[in-house]
Amino acid sequence: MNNNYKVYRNTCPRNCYDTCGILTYVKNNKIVKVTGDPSHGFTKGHLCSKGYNYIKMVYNKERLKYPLRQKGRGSGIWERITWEQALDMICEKILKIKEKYTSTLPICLNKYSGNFGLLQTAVEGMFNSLGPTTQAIGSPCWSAGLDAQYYDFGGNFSSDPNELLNAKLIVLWGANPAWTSVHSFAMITQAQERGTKVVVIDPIYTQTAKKADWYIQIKPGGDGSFALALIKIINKMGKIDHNFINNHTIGWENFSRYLDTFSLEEAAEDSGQSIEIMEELAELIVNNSPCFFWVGFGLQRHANGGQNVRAIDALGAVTGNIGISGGGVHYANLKIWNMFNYSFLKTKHINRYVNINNFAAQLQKLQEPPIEMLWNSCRNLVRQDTNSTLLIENMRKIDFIVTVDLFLTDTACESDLVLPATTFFENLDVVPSYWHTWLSINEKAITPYYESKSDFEIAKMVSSKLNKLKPGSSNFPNHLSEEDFLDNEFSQETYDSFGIKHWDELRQGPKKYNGPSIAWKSKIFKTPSGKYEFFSNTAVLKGLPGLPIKKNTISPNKKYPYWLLTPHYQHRLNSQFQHIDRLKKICSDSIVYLNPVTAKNKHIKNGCIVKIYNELGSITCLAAYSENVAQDTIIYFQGVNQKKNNMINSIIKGIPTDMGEKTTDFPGMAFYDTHVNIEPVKITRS
Ligand SMILES: Nc1nc2c(c(=O)[nH]1)N[C@H]1C(S)=C(S)[C@@H](COP(=O)(O)OP(=O)(O)OC[C@H]3O[C@@H](n4cnc5c(=O)[nH]c(N)nc54)[C@H](O)[C@@H]3O)O[C@H]1N2
Ligand SMILES: Nc1nc2c(c(=O)[nH]1)N[C@H]1C(S)=C(S)[C@@H](COP(=O)(O)OP(=O)(O)OC[C@H]3O[C@@H](n4cnc5c(=O)[nH]c(N)nc54)[C@H](O)[C@@H]3O)O[C@H]1N2
Ligand SMILES: [Mo]
Repeated sequence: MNNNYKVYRNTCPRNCYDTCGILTYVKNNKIVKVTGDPSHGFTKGHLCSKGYNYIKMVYNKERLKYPLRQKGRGSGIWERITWEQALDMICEKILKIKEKYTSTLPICLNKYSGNFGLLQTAVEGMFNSLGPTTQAIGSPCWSAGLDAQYYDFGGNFSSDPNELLNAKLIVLWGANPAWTSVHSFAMITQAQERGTKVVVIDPIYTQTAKKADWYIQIKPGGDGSFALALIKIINKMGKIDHNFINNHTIGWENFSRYLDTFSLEEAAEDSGQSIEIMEELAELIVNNSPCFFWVGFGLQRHANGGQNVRAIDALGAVTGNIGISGGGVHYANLKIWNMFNYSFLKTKHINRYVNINNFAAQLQKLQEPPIEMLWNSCRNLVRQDTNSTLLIENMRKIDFIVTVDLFLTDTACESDLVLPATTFFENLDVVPSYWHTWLSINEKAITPYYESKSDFEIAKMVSSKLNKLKPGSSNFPNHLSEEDFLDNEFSQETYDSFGIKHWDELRQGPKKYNGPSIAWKSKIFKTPSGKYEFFSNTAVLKGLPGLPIKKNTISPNKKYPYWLLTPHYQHRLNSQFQHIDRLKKICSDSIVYLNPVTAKNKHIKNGCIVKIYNELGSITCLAAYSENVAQDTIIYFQGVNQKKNNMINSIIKGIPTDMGEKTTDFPGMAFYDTHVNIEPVKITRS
């Protein structure tokens, strides 16, 4: 108790690097203030622009309060119903499907990253309790990069981000932490103040790039060639780290023979950089060890994304920057992430798994049996997935769609039934990070808003109702409390790793992983050879090149001559936070940014309406001049407010990345290999 407030510990469970520790001040069951938790050693008492606005999300006037039924899909006519009615509709449908098909495969789950708390896996648990179902898995975020590092290192580990402070040089390669990981960015700034040099390699002159010592505007997809050129130059300079290569790697000879056949001129063409720039950067890297390479998820959202990450890994390896303090090639840290039992994800059933990416195409393929019921959770599929026009068309063929969310999202609007979810302030949970090494809790700070319920609670209710209607229909452990659930998720080893006896101790403050803070320090890798693998036989077995050789991505063509990059936006988390007025005001709704020279060539005036189009269709939006992009590239931030029938992802094709199957079961999504044309829209007055 503190001045009549009670303070609770919470953790932002969004799909974000930072997974921030929050202190929640509650008075009379109402949140009156949220602030960063100073005892969280990574986020250190600070939140981002979105985090500080959480009260406006919890008590938002647009937040769902009750279960709703739509009278005719897409009609926008909603009727409030009771939970009992909602459960009847769901369970009767499930039982009908079972009867009709003698199978539960026509029931499909599409769940992604709205909430990464451990308890959220209850949704998969509920599905797995029914029998074999269809489930969309994989990832739009990071699949190609994960596989690339898996082939090279044998696993996905990064150093503690604190190691940024020990670097002499930081290379931010296709990452924009000034927006997407603000606490890492604060560390980068701190390192810079101590004399560390920062290089940013990105097709966009981002907020991060603006703070760098050197910005390199690379051609999209040209990173692999660029990295290979740097290796070739460093080799010629006689500056490769023979000690690391001889003792800790395999395949170097093979790789160096390949490099002999690869010309700097082709690298210049692929990356849009001169050989002088490459030489200068090569010098900088070899003269400033340790070098911390941070490979962002943006870089690998291309058809050659995995191969490009492998080339950057190789650059880290030849310069001996692996396994040392302040060095490394960092991408994601699954050390903490994979420490939990995830007991609900385990199933004896043979589920029908499909790629979560380009779900429109998966639905088309899913026959025998077709999908008759779709359950969306933690997912704004219609806004965030590719090829959205076809997606909506194919969703309309599904007989029954349920969406569990906090808001009436575009996906909810394509549903028959919408169930109101709680926010993370309304139920207990624990949230791991995929980047830093702190673990923290979500205490139940307030009671659920109106009739909202957690996904865990909903899973239990569906299961009970099913068994009431037809005993034996679901073996979901209904007796479990949230506390029991968390007990099951922790092993003794996990407790030991955080120096705690029970997860309950997280109520006293976040805890840090007490294992090694430097990835691959032992220089023993998890690859089949135990070494860093320039040549990966595991990759060959997957039908991929063994070496990190150059692979071109798909380039723009005459008809669609511009790259359309749709990166992540500062004041959104994908499509989330769009209901917060304060953020709405400063947010660039539906704007395309283009170079003034491009605009002039296309007779586009600043602030006018334009049409962006390709084979998939077109959208209209406002144009804004920006010197932040090259003349062949335009930017439209994904997730920002968009109108139905005018969504940017309706012109994003579902091109798979080259890698992803090994670690996430399916390839990732080459969102940034989209090419378009653009023209002004003539306004005719009637
Ligand atoms: N504020 C905010 N934070 C977020 C999110 C958000 O939406 N908003 N989303 C969260 C999620 S889900 C994710 S996956 C992460 C994403 O985090 P990041 O990877 O940092 O963000 P992206 O915007 O996906 O891409 C980063 C950069 O990659 C660049 N890029 C694109 N193509 C290329 C290329 O070919 N080469 C190079 N070198 N660079 C390229 C883009 O221009 C962009 O600036 O952030 C998480 N955090
Ligand atoms: N053009 C383009 N498209 C992209 C990308 C890109 O770079 N460019 N990036 C891709 C990436 S990296 C990602 S991660 C995806 C994101 O795809 P999604 O994960 O579908 O994106 P969000 O908009 O974060 O949607 C999450 C939904 O979960 C809801 N939610 C939050 N908490 C809870 C909860 O506790 N329970 C339930 N049931 N719901 C909850 C939120 O209100 C929100 O509607 O988008 C991808 N799409
Ligand atoms: Mo993501």
